Amino acid sequence: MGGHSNWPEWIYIGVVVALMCWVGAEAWEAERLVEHVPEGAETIIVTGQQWFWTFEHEDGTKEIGELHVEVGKAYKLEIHSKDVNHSFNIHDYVVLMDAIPGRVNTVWFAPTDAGEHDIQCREYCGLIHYNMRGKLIVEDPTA
Ligand SMILES: [Cu+2]
Repeated sequence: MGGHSNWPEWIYIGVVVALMCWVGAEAWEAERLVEHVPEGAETIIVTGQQWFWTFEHEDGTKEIGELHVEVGKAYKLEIHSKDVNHSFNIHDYVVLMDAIPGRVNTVWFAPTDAGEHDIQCREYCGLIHYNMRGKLIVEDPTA
């Protein structure tokens, strides 16, 4: 097939390869952002037990069922369980992490606006699981 030009095929292959690289890079970057806890994030120890959540701040302040945080700060949550498997969920901030006895799972988030959000257990953990709720209270210290 003399004179047959195959440049359209090469353009097609080039476009497909470029798309694959782009999708791969995006996925890698998204994963890096999700996994990487920002420098200076405050650590909060989150403990699940039947059937409530407790929170301990870096300064030793403890809260039960309510978590107070501030706008514009990053928080690293260390998720523990005292009894059975639970799952810590702040739906509005796409925070979802299992609480497993004997293990510490970490997840981080940075609240952007003042307000209140629901905290809920997302792993069936016994009789009163449905009521294993909490409140995330995001405060703006400058307001
Ligand atoms: Cu539960």
